[in-house]
Amino acid sequence: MSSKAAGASWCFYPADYKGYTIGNITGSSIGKSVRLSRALSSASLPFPKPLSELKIDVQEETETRIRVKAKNQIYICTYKFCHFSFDSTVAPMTYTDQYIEITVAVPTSNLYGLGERIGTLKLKPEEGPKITFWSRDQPPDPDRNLYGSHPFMLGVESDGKAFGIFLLNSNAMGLVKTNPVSVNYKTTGGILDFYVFLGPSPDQVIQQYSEVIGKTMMPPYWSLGFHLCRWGYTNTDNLRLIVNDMRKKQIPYDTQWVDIDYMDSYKDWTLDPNSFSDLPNLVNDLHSYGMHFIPIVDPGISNTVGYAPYDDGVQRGIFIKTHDNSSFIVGKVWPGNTVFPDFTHPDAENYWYTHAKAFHDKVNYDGLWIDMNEPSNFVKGSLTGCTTGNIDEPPFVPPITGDMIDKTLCTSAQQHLSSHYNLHSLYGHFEAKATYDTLKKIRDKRSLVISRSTFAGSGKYTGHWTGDNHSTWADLIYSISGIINFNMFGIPMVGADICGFAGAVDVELCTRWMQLGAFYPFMRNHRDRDGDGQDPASSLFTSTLPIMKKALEQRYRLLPYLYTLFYRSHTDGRPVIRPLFFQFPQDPKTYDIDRQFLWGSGLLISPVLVKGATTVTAYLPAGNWFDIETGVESMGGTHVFDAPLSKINAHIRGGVIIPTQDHDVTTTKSRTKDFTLLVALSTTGLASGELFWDNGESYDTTGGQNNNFIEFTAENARLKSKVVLYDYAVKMTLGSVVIFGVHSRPTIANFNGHHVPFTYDSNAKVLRFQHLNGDLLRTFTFTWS
Ligand code: MIG
Repeated sequence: MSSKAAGASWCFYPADYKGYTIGNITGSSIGKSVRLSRALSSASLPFPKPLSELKIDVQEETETRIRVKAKNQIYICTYKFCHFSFDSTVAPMTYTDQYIEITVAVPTSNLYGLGERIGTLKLKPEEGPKITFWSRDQPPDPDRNLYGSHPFMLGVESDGKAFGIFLLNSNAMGLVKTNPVSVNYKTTGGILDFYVFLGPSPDQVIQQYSEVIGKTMMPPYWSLGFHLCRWGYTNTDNLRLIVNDMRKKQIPYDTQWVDIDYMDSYKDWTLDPNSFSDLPNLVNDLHSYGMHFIPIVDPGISNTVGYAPYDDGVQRGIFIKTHDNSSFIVGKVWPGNTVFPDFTHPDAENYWYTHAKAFHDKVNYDGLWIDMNEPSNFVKGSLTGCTTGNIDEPPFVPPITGDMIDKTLCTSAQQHLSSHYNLHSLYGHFEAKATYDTLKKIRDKRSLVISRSTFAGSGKYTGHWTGDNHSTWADLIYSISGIINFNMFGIPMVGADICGFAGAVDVELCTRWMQLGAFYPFMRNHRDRDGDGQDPASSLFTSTLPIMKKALEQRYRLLPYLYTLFYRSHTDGRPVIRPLFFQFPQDPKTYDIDRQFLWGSGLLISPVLVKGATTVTAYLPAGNWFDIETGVESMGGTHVFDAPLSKINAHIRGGVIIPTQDHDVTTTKSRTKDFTLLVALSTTGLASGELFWDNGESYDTTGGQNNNFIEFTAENARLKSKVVLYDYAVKMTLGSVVIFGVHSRPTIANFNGHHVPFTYDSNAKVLRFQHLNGDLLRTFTFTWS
């Protein structure tokens, strides 16, 4: 152990601490086992049960994935390959029962990911000691462990090659990044199980990561529409007024949500008999309008005898138990004293299904919003406190907010799989899985689950919102890195509370936020119970309603493209939202950009994030870009674009074809409208794109049947389609084609060999074909000259 890395816990070690020495290395070119022995040291460590013999396996699981896993719960690593070196010789390693420390040298300071956290996209040079992992009911403020846990990081080296490192460990953990660059991990237990992904492109790193943690769920089409929510709807009549107002003003809007207000004394799976007894009728009305409905449900179950979800859970024995397994641990949440379903229990899913189904028979909901699942607890540990042993008071705690039992359950609590000490940060993950499976069984159609707490792999079951943000410009800015991070974490269905959860409504901010939110994958406006409502129909927004509507209509037009990106995420693991460096890893100017982002590889969004601003400074990477509204072309470089309150700048990258559809007030309606192709020609006149289409809610459509898949290519003044799959019988009408970057006015144009009228904008250089009434499900060709 030669050089000492800053950030490693030298203070913890005896002066002559020597870590482990490497013994026999055995194995083949794709897999090695290493045996290590603890070097004898005269002093003893301050942690119990250090392991004296370690065995680790290093396995090339695929050509682009290496796994380093401790056997006998032991780990150390020195491994070198192509462009990335991973070694632990810069600091000693410690391996004890409740304290494991390892430092990993990484070849770049361009590091991303590691969450859930809020802050800049790229980790700052000295990001420690506050990157901590321990799920917590914590409003998104910088330097705190937030609702979920994702120990995954992505790095980009100076040659543009990317790699990923994932430590599969659910214990409380703290991380320090040091300079020269190494990452020091300190965890309170579990095993060290590292995955290294070799990319080499950032996209490929995420794809490789998705092969380990699971591909993201395919969201129902309607869930890509606008969601409206608030805490504090007082009764169904009051809510109906808002719904009707939204309709009267023709505001695109697909899903209405309700918060805990609808429940009887905040008890799950109940309706307030006075103020919300009429909810089933309101839900039927939403459905008859082609809309959808999502209620909240919390994990805390009121421990009232006679309340079926409690009695049944007791009978099945599925609630989390106390440290000695003698009773169910009792905390306190909205309904008062509560017990907590142990979603790792084999009977928990049946339990959850039973009560979700009984409630669904009353209120025909289409998805579930699972909140408070860190799990959150209003008292520390339990009503009667926690034990004083090593589990509730561990010898090492990373610098998390509060302590490990703050705002949650005792870590000594017992779950079916293990102790809460080990499973805490997985609570939301297991609840999300149970909820996903439950909805599948109840509805037999894709539903939407949105969870506050998530873990690596939760994207298979759920989307996420970034929690209780504030109505401030800073939170507007941070929401961008928040949604980018969750796309790296394999949870692309993510958004922030639009207009802010806490704080007074600010008309300008809320208008800008609706514009930016129109580009969140999950678009929901939600606020707390204080103050005015902030739904777009509110009279507060009389002056900016047209702007909000314009943003929503633009989103609805772009949904075929967004849906196809979700299809790619679901099938190939590609992120939906990407930071600029994903598309341009060779351009170091993109490495720090977190105020702009891309949809897929084709659409660059450059929002206004500053009060009073009417321009935006935007960086366009190399190539040509077209303003999506005007078609005006800009070349790579830094630009100051006009951005009056009515405009959010979005540019299509030259080379990309984006399928769109006419907007309407719901996706149920917009899905039947004419399609328009936006064709953005590269400087050499090329472009390509694709469209995935199905009924928007069946489970079986992404596996190569019951869907339509169409590819589009442009080259040499010719645009053609190829119907790769036509297995879903539906009308798909091609209404218009808009071609950006046609540098001279054509004299003639043909559609499938016949003359076709066109218009040409000689300022913006846009060629337009309209009223085509073409069949998108038959191969077509356009030519112009
Ligand atoms: O203790 O259900 O983050 O979105 O409105 C607060 C009430 C509980 C926290 C969620 C928020 C929700 C609120 N919930």
